[in-house]
Amino acid sequence: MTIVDTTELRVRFAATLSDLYGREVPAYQTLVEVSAEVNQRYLEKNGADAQRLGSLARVTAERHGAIRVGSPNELRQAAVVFEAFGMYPVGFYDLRDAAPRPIPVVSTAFRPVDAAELAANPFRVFTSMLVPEDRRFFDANLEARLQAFIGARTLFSVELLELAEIAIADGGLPVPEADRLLELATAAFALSTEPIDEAWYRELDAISAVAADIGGVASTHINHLTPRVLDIDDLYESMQARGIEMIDDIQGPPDWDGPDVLLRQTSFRALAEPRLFRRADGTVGEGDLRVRFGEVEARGVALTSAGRDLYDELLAEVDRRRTVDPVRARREVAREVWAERMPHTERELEKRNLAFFTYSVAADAPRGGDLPSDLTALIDGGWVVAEPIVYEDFLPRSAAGIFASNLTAAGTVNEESDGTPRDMEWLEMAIGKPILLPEEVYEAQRQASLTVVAEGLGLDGI
Ligand code: OOG
Ligand code: NI
Repeated sequence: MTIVDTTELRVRFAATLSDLYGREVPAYQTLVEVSAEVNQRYLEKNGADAQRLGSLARVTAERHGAIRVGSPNELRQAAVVFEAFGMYPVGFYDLRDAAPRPIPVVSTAFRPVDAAELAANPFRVFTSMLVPEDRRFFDANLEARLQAFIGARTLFSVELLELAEIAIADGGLPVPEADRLLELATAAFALSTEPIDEAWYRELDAISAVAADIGGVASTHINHLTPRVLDIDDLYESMQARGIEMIDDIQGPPDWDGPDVLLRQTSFRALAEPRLFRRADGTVGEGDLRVRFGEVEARGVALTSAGRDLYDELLAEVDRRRTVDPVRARREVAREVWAERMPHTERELEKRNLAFFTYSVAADAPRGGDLPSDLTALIDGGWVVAEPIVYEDFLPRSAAGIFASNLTAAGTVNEESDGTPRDMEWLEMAIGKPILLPEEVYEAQRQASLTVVAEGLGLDGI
């Protein structure tokens, strides 16, 4: 019996969702085409170095998606579906007090964790859960109606959840069941053609477009699918040249002379898509909604917590300089601040323990002589080489920016009320599984590589 294993299921899941999204949102196809051109161009320009942060095969197939659910129960079910594809919750993001605009959700990302699994296919899904209990957005009456609406719908069928459970237990599925799992899981994230209750949708939309997108319709959907590029500045210009209007900015680190760190993202605005509405008089008619958009990203090296602190300080410094001098473009100010304060080389990031690397014994390591046990000396002496660990996660501020740049209405927030406490422990209870911390995942990878190096060099430890 041929078994489709977890890795292969994920490879196919990323591909079937990409086909679905391409059919539903044609501009996404353009984005994928332009991304492939940009990556090819980058490779031609930069040769072997181009694939330092991931092979072209990995980067070309690489996507992240985003979905939004309405309750802990829905989140728990989503976790079962994703686990069937070898994707586990990593990281906690509270977007409710995010600048520039608060969003009534808390989020995590489902993704593979092992280096080999990431290399095979790093598909990840940013998953947000509505917090209807949060009084800054919803009063008690609306909370109750939201919970009733969400409680009455089914996002994931019993058949899908049962197949997913078997895939988890067995590490894969035989061919016919694997096909069925993929079909049902993909369909669960398609845009529904069910008529939307217009009055209900508009009532939620006035408070938060994201609340309407989650609690105003009877199903969830992939709301963007993001390819990865090796040069996001090239991509931005190429898309504009094709007549697709991009948002004003590239979120995250600036375009600068030093190493690529963390994550840079940009997007084109949500497009109007035809949807059916049930009007107050009971008739059904066509209208449109702008909720789904195209996003693209470039990934760099993961930062340690010290590196993240520095990154946050630089963000704050950029904000500060812009308050003093608001006419200057963010990009320009950011470039200036980074040039002053961010280490200009990967080597420097490594030495100062600001970024994560894996280590290996150099192929041309010198023989004989006394081996130092200090990592910096081992690298400087040519015994050990360091490779950057790619940042596989998200940035809360960019996420909030991505949400906000695609909302038209401002929404309403009652600042007088207190927010409902929701932290990572709470979300773990809701999901029923531990959430991994990104920094711990990277640190474990780093440590594992150091253990191998120490063994290879016959050292007691590094
Ligand atoms: C998720 C927005 C966050 C990202 O790339 O930061 C995100 C959403 O719009 O539901 O996908
Ligand atoms: Ni995204």
